[in-house]
Amino acid sequence: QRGEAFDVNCMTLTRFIIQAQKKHKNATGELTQLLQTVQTAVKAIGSAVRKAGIARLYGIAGETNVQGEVVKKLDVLSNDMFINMIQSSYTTCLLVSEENETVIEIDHDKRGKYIVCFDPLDGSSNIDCLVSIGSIFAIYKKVTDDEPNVNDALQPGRKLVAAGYTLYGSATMFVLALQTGGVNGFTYDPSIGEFVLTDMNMRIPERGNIYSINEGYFSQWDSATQEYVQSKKDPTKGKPYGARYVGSMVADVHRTIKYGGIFIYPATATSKNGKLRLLYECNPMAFIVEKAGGKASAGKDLEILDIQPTGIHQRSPIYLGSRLDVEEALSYIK
Ligand code: P6P
Repeated sequence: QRGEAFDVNCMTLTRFIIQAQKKHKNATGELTQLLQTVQTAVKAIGSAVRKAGIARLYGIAGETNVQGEVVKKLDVLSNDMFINMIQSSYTTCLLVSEENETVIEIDHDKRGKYIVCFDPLDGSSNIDCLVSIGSIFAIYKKVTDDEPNVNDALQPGRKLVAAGYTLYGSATMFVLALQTGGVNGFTYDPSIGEFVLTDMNMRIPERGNIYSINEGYFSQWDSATQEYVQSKKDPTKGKPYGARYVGSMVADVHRTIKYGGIFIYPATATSKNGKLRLLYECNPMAFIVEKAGGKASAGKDLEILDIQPTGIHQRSPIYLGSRLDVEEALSYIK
């Protein structure tokens, strides 16, 4: 019969998370509670991002507006949202934020078993020109019974329980990967205030025809990366690839999952380990892309998820995307 004008049975992110919990008989519901509060944080951030321009009309971010209210910079606002929502979920014991130099210890009376590493607003330098930005998060379980400390956050990406990102693009999309499941995309429907399942079981194409890297640093790359990128533009080596680089990791990675291809942020002469952070950019994105059937390497034969972190803000080079494209790029790195 004809589709209904209003879906009275839509699969919301909330329903999906509860359904996933019910598959594990001994689940306590703590992860559900945590993901719910992350959802609330990103809904609020999405709302703030989309009216940032208007807010700025009445006061430059960081100053007061005509009502005398302080207009917070979006990345500060986003960080406060994440911290306040997550710590009041009673499900975490330690947080790592891109915005905070040191770990955030949760008060004793609010503690749970999870650790969350997050970049509350990645790419915020792009907001003033309205380029898409995003939030990224990675969830670990505490595996020791000592006082929560920085070592609880220094777990390899293989140990992730869940990871996800929210892309504030032409639509707002929440992509979630669970250790015990695949990758699913939920589009925000403002008319009901919920994320609705629109991209079920996302799979990255085996190979794409897009490469994504900041060519401005060409002179600073190692010769292998230079050779690989040149080969993607050389008609004698096959049909040249298209070039796409947003400069916002969430946007570049989401496109790479949807269309295939490769995203690279390599080591450069000035940044020996590249620019992107392992705990809250490379690991969550590598976890998601591998769950979608792709590959994520730090170069040579070191996979991102196998890196044993030593510092909460450490960086890593990253070659991420379609399996065959990443393998081809790595074949240039002797
Ligand atoms: P570059 C944004 O500032 C960011 O952290 C990532 O979102 C993005 O992939 C990268 O940096 C862009 O860096 O050096 O190309 O401007």
